[in-house]
Amino acid sequence: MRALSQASLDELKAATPGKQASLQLPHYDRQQMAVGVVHLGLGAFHRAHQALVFDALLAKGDARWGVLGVGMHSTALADALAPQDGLYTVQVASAAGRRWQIAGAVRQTCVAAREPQQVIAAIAAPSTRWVTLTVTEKAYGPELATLLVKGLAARRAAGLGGLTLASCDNLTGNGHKLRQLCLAAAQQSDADLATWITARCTFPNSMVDRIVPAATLQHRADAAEATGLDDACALGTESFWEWVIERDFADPLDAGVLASAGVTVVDEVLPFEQAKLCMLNGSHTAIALMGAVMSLPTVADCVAHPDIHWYVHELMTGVMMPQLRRPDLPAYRDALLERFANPDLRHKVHQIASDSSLKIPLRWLGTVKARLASGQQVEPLAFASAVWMRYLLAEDDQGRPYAISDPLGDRLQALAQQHRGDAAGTVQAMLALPSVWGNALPANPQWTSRVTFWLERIQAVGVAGALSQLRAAQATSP
Ligand code: CS2
Repeated sequence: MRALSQASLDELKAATPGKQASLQLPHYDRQQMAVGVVHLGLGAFHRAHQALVFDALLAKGDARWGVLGVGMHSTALADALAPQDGLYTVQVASAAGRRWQIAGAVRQTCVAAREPQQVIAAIAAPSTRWVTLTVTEKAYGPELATLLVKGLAARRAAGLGGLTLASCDNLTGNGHKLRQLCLAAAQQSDADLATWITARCTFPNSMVDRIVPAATLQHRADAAEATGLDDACALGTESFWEWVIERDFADPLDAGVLASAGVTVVDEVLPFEQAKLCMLNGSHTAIALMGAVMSLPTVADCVAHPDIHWYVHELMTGVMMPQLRRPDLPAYRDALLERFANPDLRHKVHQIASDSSLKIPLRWLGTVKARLASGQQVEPLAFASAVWMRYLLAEDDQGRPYAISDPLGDRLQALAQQHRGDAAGTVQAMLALPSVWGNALPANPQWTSRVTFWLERIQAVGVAGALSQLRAAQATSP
């Protein structure tokens, strides 16, 4: 079978001249597209989300939205896309059926750790208008700041205008965090550069949403069947997608351009970001940790379990929604539960459970603190926190081992083993980690005692047993 590339795509287009509902191809002239976007964090998510927005703009005839896809460290994807001329196949699966799309927006790829000069030169190139980022929670540090600031310094030195730098990571106030990071690094090297960045560049807060599991060989086989071409970079996603971004662009006209491709441009992104971080990501983390210990491999397997389905509904309705401001939360919740149940996604719980020590503070703690401050119950999140502590034993309820991927992993696993069987000791040791829990929660007796209570229950009857006790207890609580 021929490999996917510009040449084989052109043949496919010639063979299928009319548009097909189940297979969408890039019909625009990819040679003409300029690199207008430098994307840092090339991965499955970007390719199934923003890159498809840019693909839609290119298809409308706006040639400014080609992407330089930059992997931060890993070379595999960047190097697999290069011989395919940046092309890849996306399977979009929902209850309505499956369709495929070959996306054309990625013009080039490179790797920041290997080719930093290429990234810096691209940020400083006249055609570049945007930098977008999906670098994950753990990457907001000096390495990222240095790369961006070098690029922006070169851009200023070349006498060019500013950029829109859009963080699309699952962080609260992601644009503000990115601006702070860049300005602090710029200040250190050159105060005038910091002034230039403030005056010329914008850092809109942004919420992105689409469930995009890690690509598998099944996607490759399915794509080959649909297109007749072998694509080493094929991946799959759901039909739902959302991108809500603050109206704060280096080129104000971009607001209308993005809106024309289905992006929601708003004055304040916070209500959308909070609802997504809590209800989608916060539920995801809880589901993933339970699923890991209960040996349920995917999110869909988890929400098919009646107690987990009940749990997620209860977590959102009873604990999270009272703090949130997104319009029509019940409909948002119901849609999320349906998305989680999508059987085609096969979204692995261990993928989501990775880096939980960084995700928990962003996804759960705002809710826990707000509710404790007003004297309200936090049972579902105390339960989930106890499940995390149990998960760190790195073996499921049947005693089968699994791997934990987390920057604090070694330390967390050592603590879990050291206090194995001792719920109070485990909770005390785990809550003493300020990067996860902050400083106030470990000292809160209500929180400490509820997490300890649930960890004791889990130790006694397993996660599934404790979950059914939580359900029974919540049914009788006022
Ligand atoms: C997930 C997210 O892996 C995770 O932590 O919660 O990747 C989630 O699928 C996306 O944010 C959905 O938009």
